[in-house]
Amino acid sequence: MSSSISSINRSSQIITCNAAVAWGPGEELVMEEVEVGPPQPLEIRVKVVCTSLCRSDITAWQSLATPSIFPRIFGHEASGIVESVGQGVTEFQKGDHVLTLFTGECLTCRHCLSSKSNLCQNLGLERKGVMHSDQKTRFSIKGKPVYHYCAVSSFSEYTVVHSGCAVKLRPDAPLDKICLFSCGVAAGLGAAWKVADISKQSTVVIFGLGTVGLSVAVGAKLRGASQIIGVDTNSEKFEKARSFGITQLVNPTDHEEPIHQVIKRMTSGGADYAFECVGDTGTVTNALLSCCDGWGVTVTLGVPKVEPEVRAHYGLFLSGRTLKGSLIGGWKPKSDIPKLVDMYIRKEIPVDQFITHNLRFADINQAFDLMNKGNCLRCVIHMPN
Ligand code: CXF
Ligand code: ZN
Repeated sequence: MSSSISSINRSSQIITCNAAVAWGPGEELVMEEVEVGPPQPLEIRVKVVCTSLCRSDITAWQSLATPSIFPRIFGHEASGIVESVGQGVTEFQKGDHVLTLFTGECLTCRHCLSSKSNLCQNLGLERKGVMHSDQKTRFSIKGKPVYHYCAVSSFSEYTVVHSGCAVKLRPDAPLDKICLFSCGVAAGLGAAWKVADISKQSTVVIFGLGTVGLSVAVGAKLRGASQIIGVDTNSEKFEKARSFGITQLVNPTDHEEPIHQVIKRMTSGGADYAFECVGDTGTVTNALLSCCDGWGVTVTLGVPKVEPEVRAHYGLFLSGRTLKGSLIGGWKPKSDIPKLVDMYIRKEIPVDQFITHNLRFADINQAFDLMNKGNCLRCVIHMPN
């Protein structure tokens, strides 16, 4: 792009807009007028169009961990339109449709250059509530800093992200649907296809039947798995789970014997693949115990709230099991997510069925209530035009 075009796209102005600000852990979000600074070098400012609520927003919002990072703007599954670009940005221009990425790609670090990793060393998970490049915030209220979440903060009409933490979309992709590819749905599909690489006719057990677990089910079904067992302590999720390809459902509280014994019986000795989508390390152990000797693979997707250490007898590994971790399904987000969007547009991946609720931005607190009640997969929040 010529420098004159890129300067047309540039802005050095602070803008003001509405953002849903969390002032303290677990406190209802308050709609506030915030200042959004101009994008700094290699950053873009995005007009958010739609953002969905993910469980990890709630986990971080409720967290009493210290140091506490508030006031803060949550949200990391989002679609939007580029409003302006910072110095040095050539990849995006004003008007481009984008998805935000909570873990980006600098395309130059050792991990970005390796086909084996999606954990960018420069634009990876940001946990301190600031931007990667200068450890500062782009949001403020009357000059006082308001912190980011995962360097995305999409619960705001406008946000600033690093250009490596956004991916350009084809203009015909429906922004109110494909925002789900920013996190939950991509995480589940990637765990099934890329991390576990599920093969035809295999047996699969999925612990946790939220969006992530059901996305694993969709991925397993598309790979031709013959048995897809869903495990959840909330049987109210079961009816819906069937429509995502789950073939059998188990509530551990209905059984006297340990859950892994139930699964071993159902799979004649253990599943080929087990997925932990709860975020509980006890469940990781159960998943490992539920897969078979020889080649059983357990993939963890959930993020534990407490007790991060996993317990497992070494004999489980001696007998051939593998435990694999993944973040956003192992996808290289900038390169791989557009391919998922193409598949969605070709109707090869169902996404719409994950959207159980739609709300106006002004009603964002209801989305938190819905997800906490457990009857919501994805609630898409629509920003005003
Ligand atoms: C999470 C992954 C773990 C840290 C917070 C963000 N991603 C998506 O929900
Ligand atoms: Zn998420």
